[in-house]
Amino acid sequence: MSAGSQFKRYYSKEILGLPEETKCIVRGWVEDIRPLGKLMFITVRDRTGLAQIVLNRNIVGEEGFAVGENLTRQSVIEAFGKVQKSRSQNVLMEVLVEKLTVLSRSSPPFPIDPTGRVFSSLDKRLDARALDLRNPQVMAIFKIRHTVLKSIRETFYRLGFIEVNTPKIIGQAAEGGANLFKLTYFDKKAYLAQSPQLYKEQLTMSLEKVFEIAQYFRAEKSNTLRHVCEFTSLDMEAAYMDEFEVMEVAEEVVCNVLKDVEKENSEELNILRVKLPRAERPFKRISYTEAIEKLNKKRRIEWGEDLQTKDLRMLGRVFKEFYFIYHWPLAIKPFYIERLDERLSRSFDLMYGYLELASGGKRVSDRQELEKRLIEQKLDPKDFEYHLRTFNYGMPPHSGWGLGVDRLLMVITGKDNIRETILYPRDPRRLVP
Ligand code: AMO
Repeated sequence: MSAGSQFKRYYSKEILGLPEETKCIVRGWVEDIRPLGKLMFITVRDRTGLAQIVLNRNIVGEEGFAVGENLTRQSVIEAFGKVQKSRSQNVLMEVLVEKLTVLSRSSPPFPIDPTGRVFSSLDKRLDARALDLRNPQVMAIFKIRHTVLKSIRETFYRLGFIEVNTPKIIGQAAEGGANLFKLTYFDKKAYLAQSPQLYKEQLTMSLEKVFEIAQYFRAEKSNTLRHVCEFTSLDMEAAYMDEFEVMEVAEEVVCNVLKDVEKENSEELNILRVKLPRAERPFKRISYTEAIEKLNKKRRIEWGEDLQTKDLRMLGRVFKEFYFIYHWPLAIKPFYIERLDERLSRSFDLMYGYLELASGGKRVSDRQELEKRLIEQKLDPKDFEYHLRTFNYGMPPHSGWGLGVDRLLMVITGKDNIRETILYPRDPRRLVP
C-alpha cells in the first residue's frame, strides 16, 4: 500500500469530518493502547489532536495484530485504513486499519508524561522539552506564539516598515557595558548583541522605518520568572516620529495581536483555559511623576528612583490592563534617549499590570548631545566611535521601542513563568537542551 494508491493523509482533526469508507492514512504518535479481544483500540495524536484507530485481528491477520501488540506508547506510526463510525464513547469517527507500520519505536520509560495526566515540574519538563511539546497544553502556547509573530509582521508590513536583520555578534556594546556575554572572535574580543539598538537607529538614515524580530542575549544573573539570558525582542525604529507616535504603533501591534489570537487560536485558549486580556485604545498613559505621586500614597519613594518590582505590583493593582508610563527621569534611562528638560527624558515603558513589556522613546539625533549623554552615564565615547560617526552623515530625528515577545506571550497565555513561553529557555542555570 502506498500513499499513491488513493489513500491520503488526513490530520486527526479532519478525520472526524470524513464520510465513512474514506481511505486515509493516519500518522502520529501513540498515546494509548487498549486491547479488547480480537480488537485493539489505539489513540494516535498528531499536532491537531487525537484519532482513534482500530486493529481487527480478522482484517490485519496475526502478523498485523502482533505489530499492535508490540507497540509502545509515544512510538510514531503510520496506519492505512478506512473511516467508520465509532461505537466508543466520545469518539465520532475512527479508522479501521488495514495496515499498521511503526515508523519509529519509542523506548519507555519516559522522564515525563507528555499527556499531562501525571504532574511533572517545569525543570523536568524542560529537560525533556521535545517530549513535553507533545502535551497539547504546551503545544498550544507555541501555536499561539506563531500567530503572534505572524500578526506582528503583518501589522508592520501594513504600516510600511521594512523587516531587517542586524548582526548578533558585535564588537561594541549597544546598551552599555554591563550584562554582555563575551566571546573570542578570532584574535579579537566580541560580544553577543544585547539589542539591535544602535543598528536600528542607524537604519533610519536610509530605510526610515524598520522592524526586527530576533533573539538577544543578556548575562543577567537574575533568577526571576520574567528574565532569561536569551529573549526574543520585537524592535522598531522610525525616522520623523516622536515618542507618542511610536507609542501608538505599539498599541496597534498589541491590539492586532489580540484580535488575531482570538480569531485563530480559540481552541488553544480553551486548552489553556485562559481568557485574552482586554485592550482598548488608547491605552492609559501616566507620567513617571504621576506614578510616583500615586505610589507615595502607599510608601515613601523619592522622585528619581527607579520603580522596584513591589512598586510595579502596586501600580499593577491600579492599572490592571495595558498602560504606558512615560517621561522617566533622564538619569535612569539609557544614553540614547532624548532629553525633555533638565530632569526628564522622552522615554516610555509599556506595561501590563506589574510586567514591563516594552521600553522606548525618542532618541538623541545630535552627535554632540549623544557624546555628552554617554559621558554623563560614565561611558566612553571612544567605544562608540563607529556609531557616533554615522551622525556626521545626517541623522533624522527618530524614535522606537523594543518589546519582549516572550513576556507578551506570558500575558496572552496566562503563564507566570517566562520559561513556559520559550521553546528552549536559557537562564543562569540552564544551557541545555
Ligand atoms: P530593554 O532593555 O528595556 O530596552 O528591553 C526591552 C524589552 O525586552 C524585554 N527584555 C527581556 N525579556 C526577558 N528577559 C530579559 N532578560 C529581558 N531583557 C529585556 C522586556 C523589555 O521591556 N534598546 C531598548 C529598547 C528601545 O529603546 O528600543 C532595550 O533593549 O520586555
